[in-house]
Amino acid sequence: MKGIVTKSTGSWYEVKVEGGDIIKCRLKGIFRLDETKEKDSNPVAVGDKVEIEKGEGEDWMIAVIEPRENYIVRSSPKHKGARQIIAANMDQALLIVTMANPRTSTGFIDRFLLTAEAYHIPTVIVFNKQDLLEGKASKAKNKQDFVAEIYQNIGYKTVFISALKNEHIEELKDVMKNKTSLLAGHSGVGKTTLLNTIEPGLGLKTLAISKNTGKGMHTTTFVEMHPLNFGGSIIDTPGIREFGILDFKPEEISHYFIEMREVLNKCKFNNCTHENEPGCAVRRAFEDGEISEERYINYLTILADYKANYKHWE
Ligand SMILES: Nc1nc2c(ncn2[C@@H]2O[C@H](COP(=O)(O)OP(=O)(O)O)[C@@H](O)[C@H]2O)c(=O)[nH]1
Ligand SMILES: [Mg+2]
Ligand SMILES: [Zn+2]
Repeated sequence: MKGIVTKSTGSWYEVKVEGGDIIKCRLKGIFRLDETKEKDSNPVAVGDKVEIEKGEGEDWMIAVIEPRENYIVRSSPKHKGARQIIAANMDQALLIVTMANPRTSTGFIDRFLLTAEAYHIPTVIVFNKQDLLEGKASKAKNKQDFVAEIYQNIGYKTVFISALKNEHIEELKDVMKNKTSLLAGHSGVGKTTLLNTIEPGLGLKTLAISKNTGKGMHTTTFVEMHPLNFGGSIIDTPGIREFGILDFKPEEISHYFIEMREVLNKCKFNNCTHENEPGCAVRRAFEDGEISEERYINYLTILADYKANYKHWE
C-alpha cells in the first residue's frame, strides 16, 4: 500500500494511506543500517511518500521510501554532527514573522530563506500580529513597511494577517489551498494560534504533551502533518531554530540569496565571496543601491559564521 508519512517520532510513524486511513508503522531494519553510512540520523521524514507492508506479526512496516522532491534538515538533537531530515516533499514554506512582541530580525529571515532556497522550497513571508500595528504610525509599523519592501522587491510573496483576530486569513488560505506547506518561524510569532484559527479542530493536538517523555511538544522532535479542510496540508515543526545545516562551500552561499544570484556571474573571480575582492559585481550592486544594505550585511554575517563552522562539515 502507498501512503504519506504524517507523523514521525523516530521509533514509529503514522502513514496516511489512499482512502485516508492512518496506519501506525515501524521501519524495516534495512533502512536503519543506512544511518551510519549517511549523515542522517533518521531515514524517514514527515511528507515522505512510502510503501508499507505487513511485517511479521501484526505490525505494518515501511518498506519503500520514494525519492524526495525536496526536504529540509536540522542538526540532530541526539547525534552531534548528524543531520535530521524533518520534512520532505513540501510545496512551500510559510515563514511567520512579527515586528512586535516579539520582533523577528531580518538576520533570522535571511538565514531561513538561505536554507529554504538551498533546499528548493519556495517561501511566503507571513507578517502576523497586524492588530498590534493598526491605526498608528508606530515604530513597529514603520519597521514592517521597511522589512516587507526588502523582500517584495526581490520577489518574495508577503501576506499580512492577525491570527488572533482572524484578519486576512482568507488571503492566507488562498496561498495554502491544495498545497503542502511547512510552518516556520521562531517561538512566539503565533504559529499555534494560526493553526487553531485556520483549523479549529486541531487545537488540542498542537497543545498535546508527548506521551513518551511527558514534556511539552516544543522539547520533542516530533513533526506532524495536518490535513486542511479547505484542501492541502500543513507541516508543523517544533524546534525550527536549528534549521540551516548546509554542506556547500562558503562561496556558494550567495547563490541562495536570490538577488545576488542574478549578478554574481559578473564577478571577476568565480569563487568570489563578495567581501572585498576586486571586480565584485555583488558589492557594486550593493554600492549602487540595487542590493539592500540589510541583506548585504546579513549575507556578510552569515558568511563569517559559516566560515567559522565550515570545517565541521567538510
Ligand atoms: N496580538 C496578537 N497576538 C497574537 C497573534 N497571534 C498570536 N498571538 C499571541 O502570541 C503568543 C504566542 O502565540 P503562539 O501561537 O503560542 O506562538 P508560537 O510559539 O509561534 O506557536 C500568544 O500569547 C498568542 O495569543 C496575533 O495575531 N495578534
Ligand atoms: Mg507553538
Ligand atoms: Zn563578488
